[in-house]
Amino acid sequence: MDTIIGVLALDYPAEYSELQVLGKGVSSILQHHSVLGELEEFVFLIDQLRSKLARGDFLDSADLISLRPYCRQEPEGSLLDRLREELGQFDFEAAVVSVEKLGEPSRLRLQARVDERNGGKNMETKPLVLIVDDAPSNIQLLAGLLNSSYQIKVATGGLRCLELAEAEPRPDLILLDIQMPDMDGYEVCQRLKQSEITENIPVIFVTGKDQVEEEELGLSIGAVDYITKPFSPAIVEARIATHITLKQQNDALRNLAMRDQLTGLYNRHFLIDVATKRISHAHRHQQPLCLIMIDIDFFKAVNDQHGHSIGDDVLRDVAKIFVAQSRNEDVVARFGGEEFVFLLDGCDLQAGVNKAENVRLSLENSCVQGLAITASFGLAQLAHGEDFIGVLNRADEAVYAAKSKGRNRVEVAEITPS
Ligand code: GH3
Ligand code: MG
Ligand code: MG
Repeated sequence: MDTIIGVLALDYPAEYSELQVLGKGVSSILQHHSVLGELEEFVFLIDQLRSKLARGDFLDSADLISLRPYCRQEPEGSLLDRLREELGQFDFEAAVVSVEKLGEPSRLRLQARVDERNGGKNMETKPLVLIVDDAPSNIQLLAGLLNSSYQIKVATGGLRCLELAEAEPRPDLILLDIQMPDMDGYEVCQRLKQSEITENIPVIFVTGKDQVEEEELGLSIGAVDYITKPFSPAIVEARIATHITLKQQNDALRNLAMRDQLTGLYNRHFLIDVATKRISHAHRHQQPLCLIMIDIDFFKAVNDQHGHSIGDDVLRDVAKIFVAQSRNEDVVARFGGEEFVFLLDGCDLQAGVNKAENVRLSLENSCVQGLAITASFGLAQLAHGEDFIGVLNRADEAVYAAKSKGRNRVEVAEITPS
């Protein structure tokens, strides 16, 4: 089996991540190969073709023969014709784009089928390790070593590593080569550590550079470990296991510290922290930012009439409605009691008004715990030179205005001259 995985790794260095998308490891693909459906076979062939193109292997239109049986319908039929022409003219750049397009509909259908089979959930719970190396033989070696205990993704260059590190599901650990043609590992590591999204992913350098100064540099820019080649497989496995355990413990602690236990939303402490950072970023880059403060109407009456426990359920359900109304980059926090905050990055006043109005309406139109629940909204756009407390106070004043004007409405805060 190891030899077969090795052959696969050599033949398709860029393919591990795609196999992950199919929700399977390489070995399970092989085990199931005899019963692969037509869809799976087609995606498999497309991936093979794409990786050959990416490697610059010589291909001509004859290489497409095996794809023909899968391309009898549109849009595959005409995409295949286009690809044949591009290969005929040796326009490999255009061919890569066409191959992507050719595979996309089937990939999506396949993903939907895998999701359906898994009951809509990703069943994979093993930690995810991203292996980054421009040499297929190194990837092969590490992937073969780790494949049974971890999900594996692979990048053959620094830029691809940054892309995969940001994409969901994010890696729990990155094994990073230093010498790579597009961007060296030191720079990749620095960029990972500078980004809010990837800063907490542990990075281990796995490299042939064995000088003490090189190791010092690697550790000084934020790597948790530095392994020189040739390495002992047992030691590599042990170090990886240690760092993954530490990462998981850190994640659990961070999660506990930044989440509100009742609703699972971010808590006030986290909001203050992240808002301070985002506000200085917004000032630096002259980007708009809005804050919406939300206070549930007559919530005391809910507790009084239905009990505290139903009150808690209402808060949980309201939080779910807010999350459903938010984008990934929005921060939705429980500020305290029955007060919530949306922090909207890159959002101008008009977009903020629309957002607040949509959230207000979706709450009004939901039947929360069988009750008609509404809230009052105060919106403030970050003013020139303003800090978090400033914008928060103005949003809070707008909430009071909304309350006094009859509740269940959005009020916009004036910008007070400084
Ligand atoms: P208004 O429309 O003016 O906002 O009226 P209100 O009743 O919502 O406001 P008030 O501030 O008088 O009451 C807020 C209530 O929220 C009082 C408090 O007991 C309740 N509350 C705060 N935190 C929790 C909680 O975690 N669970 C429950 N069930 N109730 C909470
Ligand atoms: Mg209140
Ligand atoms: Mg209230």
